[in-house]
Amino acid sequence: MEGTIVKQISNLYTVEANNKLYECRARGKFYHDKLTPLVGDKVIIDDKNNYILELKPRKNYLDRPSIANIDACLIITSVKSPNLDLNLLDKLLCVIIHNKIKPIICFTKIDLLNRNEKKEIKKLIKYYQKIGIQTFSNKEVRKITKSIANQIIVLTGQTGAGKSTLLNRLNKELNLATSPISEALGRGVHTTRHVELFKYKTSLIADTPGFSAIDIDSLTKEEIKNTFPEFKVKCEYDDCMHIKEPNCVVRKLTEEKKILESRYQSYLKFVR
Ligand SMILES: Nc1nc2c(ncn2[C@@H]2O[C@H](COP(=O)(O)OP(=O)(O)O)[C@@H](O)[C@H]2O)c(=O)[nH]1
Ligand SMILES: [Mg+2]
Ligand SMILES: [Zn+2]
Repeated sequence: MEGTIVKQISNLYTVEANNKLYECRARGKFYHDKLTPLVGDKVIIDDKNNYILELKPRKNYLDRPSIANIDACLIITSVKSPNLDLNLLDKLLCVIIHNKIKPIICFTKIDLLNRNEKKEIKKLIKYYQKIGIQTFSNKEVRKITKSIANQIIVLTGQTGAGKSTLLNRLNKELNLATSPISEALGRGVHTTRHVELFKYKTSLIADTPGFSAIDIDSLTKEEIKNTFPEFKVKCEYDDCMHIKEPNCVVRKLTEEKKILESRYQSYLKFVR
């Protein structure tokens, strides 16, 4: 039977398969290859004897928290208290896109803004959507649910941005069919060493935030450039870094306000 590891405590793995949970031990031949199963791993289990028999190839994995096969990352971005930090948002987008994970922006606390400020945020949402990034407000629970369906999800964002609030809101939407693992949400404390995935409809969501803007330090300039979708235009030089080169289309588009000034400034800062 094929399933996904949703929890690990030392050598005991909880595997979700066909909407049931199995407490398994690892007995597969992967041990000879020095592979240790991680939360998020797709596995083949012997559901009679509760053994993990086989580890499917990983598409990616994250160190802190330890989790494999992340499909998407919800970037929880507060627009007030803590104040909107576009540089941080762009940094997280850069790191997440570089790791081939789908970013989803979720703005929170829009209700704390005045009318003009709200208009500005609407423009910002339109811009990020235009460059191909799914962007929502935390009120759009249905849209978020649809966007994370059938995926393994990690949340990231500043302390106080509203991560726990959103998770609780998603969980409340379940009303009836609350799955056994989603009860994990209600726990007040958990050890930081263990990550656990809880089931929300067809999604599996990590209970520990992941990614850090600091991770950008390991990227080259070219790698940084490649994570900006709106920079994929034809400049005079194919290897244009969009800084001082003549006839740079990215600089021109920024001057014409077709590329967001804050995005271009973030890019310059990261490259520097
Ligand atoms: N006004 C307002 N407050 C919010 C919103 N989202 C979260 N909060 C509040 O912000 C504070 C921090 O939220 P929390 O979910 O604990 O943030 P976390 O540190 O990212 O988990 C709490 O007092 C929440 O009630 C929102 O959309 N609007
Ligand atoms: Mg929290
Ligand atoms: Zn250029």
